[in-house]
Amino acid sequence: MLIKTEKTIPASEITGQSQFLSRRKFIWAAAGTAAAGLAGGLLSGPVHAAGGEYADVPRGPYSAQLPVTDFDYVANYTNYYEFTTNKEDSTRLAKALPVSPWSVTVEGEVDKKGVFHLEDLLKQHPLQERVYRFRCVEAWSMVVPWIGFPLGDLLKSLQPTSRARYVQFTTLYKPDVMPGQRSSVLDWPYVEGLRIDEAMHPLTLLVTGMYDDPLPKQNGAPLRLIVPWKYGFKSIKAIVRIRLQETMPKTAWNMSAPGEYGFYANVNPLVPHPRWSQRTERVLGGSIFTPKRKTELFNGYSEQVAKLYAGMDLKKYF
Ligand SMILES: Nc1nc2c(c(=O)[nH]1)N[C@H]1C(S)=C(S)[C@@H](COP(=O)(O)O)O[C@H]1N2
Ligand SMILES: [Mo]
Repeated sequence: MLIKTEKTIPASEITGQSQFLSRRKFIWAAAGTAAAGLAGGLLSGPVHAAGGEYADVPRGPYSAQLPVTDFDYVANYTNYYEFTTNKEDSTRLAKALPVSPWSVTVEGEVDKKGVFHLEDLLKQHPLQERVYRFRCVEAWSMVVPWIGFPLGDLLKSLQPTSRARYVQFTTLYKPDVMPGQRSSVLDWPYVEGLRIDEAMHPLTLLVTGMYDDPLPKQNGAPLRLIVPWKYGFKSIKAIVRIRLQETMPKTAWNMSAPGEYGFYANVNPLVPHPRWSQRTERVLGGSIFTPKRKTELFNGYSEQVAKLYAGMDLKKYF
């Protein structure tokens, strides 16, 4: 099978030729050569150093056998509306966010409600690396080596009651450091949700790092969700609250545009967004000559998750 369990694959094997070339471009950019001017704002981020704090974290299952997107793109092309709607500005703006200490409030239909320090949660749940495809609803995609642990492991330890049918997640609300929260671009705080079986699925991760290092702030530090078969907006950043409940929770994008963003948001090339097709995706880090990639049902994770939706009309429950 296509599962590698140990982190022994050198970067040269999983990183394609074009990624290596673009990496070299980034190094020039950081050195302040003419390449920086040519390459534009996207290239002004820091060069990622190998051998980070999480370098020894073992690789877990389900790794995508695709070239990993260059760190510099993943870290400097981000959606984080609490800071800005400009993908290239959140790197700078998110620097002001305090991420330590951090705690997560657990409430609702669980036996073990309470406020948990992130450090304590991390002591109980060993980290692993998962190289996942990631598909934004805006029709671009990337492949990212996340570091985290299965959300299901945490939920089991919290002992959900028999009434726990959904999970809601809430992002930090801190308008003094999150300028986007002083505007009405979304209803704050950002909220997201999953059905309990989706939340318990072994692909669903709570993530604290990427590329062998703790998460950059603009990518959702210190704790975010990653649900690789759903559109990126489900993968909520800077989580401060997890609530188990009987009813389907509200979600930020669904409240903002219910006809465009459903609760399920499963990646599906056959269900177009009302304003654009979802059949193909632009691969982040490519050039204008890089062909678009065909978008796959459930973002390529059908084998693992299609059974969760057996008998459901995926056009109706989009
Ligand atoms: N709190 C919060 N979470 C969020 C967002 C956001 O604006 N705020 N954007 C979402 C969207 S649209 C996407 S595509 C992903 C982007 O993750 P990345 O910036 O790490 O690539 O984060 C999601 N999580
Ligand atoms: Mo997105």
